[in-house]
Amino acid sequence: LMADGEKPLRKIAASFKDLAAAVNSQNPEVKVEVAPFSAACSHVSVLFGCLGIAFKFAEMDYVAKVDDLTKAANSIGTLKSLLDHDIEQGTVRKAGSHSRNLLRVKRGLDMVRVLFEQILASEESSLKSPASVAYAQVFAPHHGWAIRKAVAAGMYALPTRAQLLKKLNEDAESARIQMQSYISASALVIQYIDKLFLSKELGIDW
Ligand code: 1PW
Repeated sequence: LMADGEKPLRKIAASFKDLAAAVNSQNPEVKVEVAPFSAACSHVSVLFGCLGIAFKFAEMDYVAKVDDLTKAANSIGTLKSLLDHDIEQGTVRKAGSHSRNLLRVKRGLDMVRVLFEQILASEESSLKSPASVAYAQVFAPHHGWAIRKAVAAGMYALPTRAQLLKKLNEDAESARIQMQSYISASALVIQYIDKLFLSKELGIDW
């Protein structure tokens, strides 16, 4: 449970609104810097932590990759130069590379985006269907049988919609506003990252 008065959804929505503004900024060289990006992504970790024990591994994997990007920010300015570093060293697809971690973290952001869309589109008290749709759309094509089975099992241990809202310190109406804000802002950021990979012919389906 959050500390009294903490509103993680607001932090998530506000930090992605700032990133979306950076994406829309005029100077393409400044665009998205690694430090605010990883800080925004770390707010999203809180949400993974609310999804129950079954998603502990997903949370740990996501947090480790965000931590790697946070460390990268000490020496690398922008997401664009982060890719350039790995391209120069031939390490783009290497396990644990910043570029590879960025692609995985981007999928985490995308899954949360689809999850919020699904939650807003349904009235069901269970999160099983929204979470299953989000996972199937974003991660499942990239996961082997064992991980897909483990995630499917985890879907039965998700909190209910009401339990999630309580953990996030929101009511239905305030949560809707923050989720909608994240959906719009994150879509721009995700699209920017996809375009960044594709413009350098790195692919995004690995
Ligand atoms: C919101 C509803 C809940 C759905 C949770 C979906 C969780 C999806 C992530 C599960 C990943 C846990 C196991 C780790 C898998 C890694 O092999 C894989 N990481 C990801 C994020 O796909 C690849 O990481 P790698 O090889 O680049 O270190």
